[in-house]
Amino acid sequence: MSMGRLLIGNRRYSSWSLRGWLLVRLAGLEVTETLIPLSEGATQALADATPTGLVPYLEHDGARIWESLSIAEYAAEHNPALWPADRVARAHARSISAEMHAGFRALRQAMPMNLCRSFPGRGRTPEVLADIARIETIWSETGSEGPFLYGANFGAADAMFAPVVARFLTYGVELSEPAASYCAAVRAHPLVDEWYRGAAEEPAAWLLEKYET
Ligand SMILES: N[C@@H](CCC(=O)N[C@@H](CS)C(=O)NCC(=O)O)C(=O)O
Repeated sequence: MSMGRLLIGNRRYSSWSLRGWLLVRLAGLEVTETLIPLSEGATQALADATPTGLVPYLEHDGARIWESLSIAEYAAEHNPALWPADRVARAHARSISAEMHAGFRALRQAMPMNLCRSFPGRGRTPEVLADIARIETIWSETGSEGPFLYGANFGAADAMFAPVVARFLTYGVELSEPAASYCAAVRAHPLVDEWYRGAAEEPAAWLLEKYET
């Protein structure tokens, strides 16, 4: 039985929606999904439907949750295993998730998410390369033996970085072997794969020129 709703944008483009959707699914929250295709014409619909005019937005069992990091914390209340059990690892996971939420603007602007295209070589400004280097450092400091950031299970930090992985794949970013293996594991995760398949099925009418050319 649905206990609320999750508003998302296009699977193909909406990186924040991917994070929220993964977290809700990993927590097993029963909600109805509503997709509002992103376009200039969607601004009013988004403003009417959400507190910030942005997706993802979750309503669940009387709670209203916006901002992806808040959705991560709410999801972890229902599935505490989304954060590492170890206190020190958990502090690290929360820190890198917050760093992702607040930062990496150069990467996000120069390499917008498009799950259905391949743009190898594009977007490598010095600022983007610095973001990539920082992300590789973060990933190497988790102490995990893989395949995910904090061990065998795909957790909240993996959800926060899944759209980064998607960008690295779309833009053919050259990575160290451990980072490349991590990206392959994230891409192969059943929920990530389900989202990619949904993206591939979206109608041509939802394509946005600015992300396709
Ligand atoms: N800080 C927000 C960012 C959410 C965000 O920027 N969402 C984008 C889609 S990825 C959006 O709703 N954009 C509205 C639009 O394109 O009209 C979060 O963490 O959820």
